[in-house]
Amino acid sequence: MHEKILVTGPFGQIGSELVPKLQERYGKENVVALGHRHIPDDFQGSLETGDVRDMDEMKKLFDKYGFTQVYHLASLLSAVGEKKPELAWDVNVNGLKIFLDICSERNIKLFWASSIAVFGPTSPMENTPQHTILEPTSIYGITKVTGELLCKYYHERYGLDVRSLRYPGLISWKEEPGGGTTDYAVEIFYEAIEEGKYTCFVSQETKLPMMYMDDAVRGTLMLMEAEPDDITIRMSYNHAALSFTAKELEEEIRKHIPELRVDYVPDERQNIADTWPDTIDDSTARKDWGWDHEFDLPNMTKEMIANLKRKMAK
Ligand code: AKB
Repeated sequence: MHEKILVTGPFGQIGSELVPKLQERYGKENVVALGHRHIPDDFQGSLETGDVRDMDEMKKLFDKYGFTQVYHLASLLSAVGEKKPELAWDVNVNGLKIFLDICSERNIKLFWASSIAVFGPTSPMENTPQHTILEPTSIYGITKVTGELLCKYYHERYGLDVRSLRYPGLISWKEEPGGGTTDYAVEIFYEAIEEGKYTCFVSQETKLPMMYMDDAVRGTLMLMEAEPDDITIRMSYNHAALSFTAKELEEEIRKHIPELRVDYVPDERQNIADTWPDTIDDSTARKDWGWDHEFDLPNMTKEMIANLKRKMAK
C-alpha cells in the first residue's frame, strides 16, 4: 500500500531521528514533517507548519495529503510541564484528542508517544508490570495516563488502529531533549566532552529506565509494522532496554574520559525522578511483536561519545 505519513514534533529528540528513517523507508515525498516553532535550516523533505491544537488547521492538512499513518510525537515533557501545567494539558491531551478524532473518522493508523511517567509512587518500582497502578504525581504523567485511556477508548469504541509506547529516558546525540527529567543522561555526555565536568540535577543513586535512540526508533517502527492482531495493548506498551544509576553512567563515561568530575546537586526534578520506576517489565512487547533491545550501557556510551565528538568537531 502507498503510504503517506505525517509526523508531529518532527524536530524534537525522537522526531529528528524517526523522520529520516521513515523517509528512507517510504520516500522523502511521502513523509510530511509538521513543525511548529523550531524548524532547522538544513531540513530536507516535505514540511508544513501548524499548531496541533487547531482542529481546522489539522483537518485542512489531512485533506491536502490524505495521510495513511500519523506519528503524533508533539508533547511537553515532565520538567517543563510542571512549569506550564495548562499548556502541558492543552498540547498533550487536547492535541492528542484532535488526532484521535481525525484518525478515527478517516481510518488512519496512529502512533502516539507515552512515557514511563504514567507510573507514580504507588506503582511497583522494580520490574514495573504492564498492568499496574497508575497514579502519577506530575502533570505530564497525568496527561499521559489520560492520553492512554483515550487511545484505548477510541480503539474499542471506534476501531481506531492506535499504537503507543511508554518511552523511558531516551539518550541521543543528534538533537538534545528539552524539558525532561531524564535530560541529565544526555547533558552529562555534552559536558563531559566539552568541559570534563558536570553538575547533575539528580542524586547519584537515582536509577531510571533508559534507552539509546537507535533502539527507540527501531522499536517504534516495529510496533507500527506489526500485524493488528498481534497488538494486545491499546493503552501503551512498556518499552525497556537498560536501567542505571546516575553514578553508574558517570563511571561508564569515565572509562572514555578519565578526567570527568561530576557533582550531584538535586533540584526539583529529583521529586519527579523519585516517583518513576527503577526497572520496567516489557515482556508483553517482547512477546507480542518481538521487541528486543540492542544497546547496553557500554555500547551506548561508546556510540554517544564517538558521535558527539564527530558532531562537535564540525
Ligand atoms: C522526561 O523526562 O520527561 C521524558 C520521559 C521519560 O518521558 N524523557
